Amino acid sequence: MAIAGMEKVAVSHKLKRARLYGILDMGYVQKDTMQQVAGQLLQGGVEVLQLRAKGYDGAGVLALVREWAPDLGEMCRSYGVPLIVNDFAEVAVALAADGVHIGQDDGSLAAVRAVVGEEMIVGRSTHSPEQAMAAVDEGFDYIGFGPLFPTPTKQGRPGIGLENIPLVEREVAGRIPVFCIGGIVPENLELVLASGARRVVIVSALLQAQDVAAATHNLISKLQLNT
Ligand code: 3NM
Repeated sequence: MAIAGMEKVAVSHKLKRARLYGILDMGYVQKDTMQQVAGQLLQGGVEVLQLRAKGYDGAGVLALVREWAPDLGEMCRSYGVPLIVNDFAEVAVALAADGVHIGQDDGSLAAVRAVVGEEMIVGRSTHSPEQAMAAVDEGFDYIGFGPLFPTPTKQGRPGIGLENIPLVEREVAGRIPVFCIGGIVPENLELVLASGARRVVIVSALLQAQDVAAATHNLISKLQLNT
């Protein structure tokens, strides 16, 4: 179990209620503003926060947090927001995070569980209904489903469009939370929600905003209108 993390039951409960999942993506954030930006996302109201630092290995991610965002875990806890580490199970353990998120090519749930144990939340990226259904059958705690639209945050992947959202919502969302992701911006949020999405991950539209907290707050308000 993540020693200082929230209990799995409590974290699962928070995930089930979450509508907006934010990512502290180091592709958009300067190291020296890392902790500040995390604070702005939390203040604005993200309900899950992932740390994503592509191009770093596990030791690099750990060093990044220790040097530039030593209060990250404590900040998330004080807001009651689960902290999820992208890619590196060992780092999630070292940071006493609440979860780890892995991609399609990052191996099995069992391999991650061997590192993080049974208590930690483990999420999987999925890019088709088949992958989404395989992830829920394998036992993942939540999935990302996308990219709905092509996005500079995940280059080289075509958008999968909106047409399979109702299927995945129907088949998967009753069992684990489904977070739609990829190219979602305030301007297309209504369309994404009208297509059946209930939860979203939004990265660049928040991190590139002039006022990250205000942009996050605006998005939360729009999501809450659509209940
Ligand atoms: N994963 P933005 S799409 C990190 O489909 C990530 O698995 C995706 O960023 C997936 O909101 C994506 O800037 C990028 O488009 C999301």
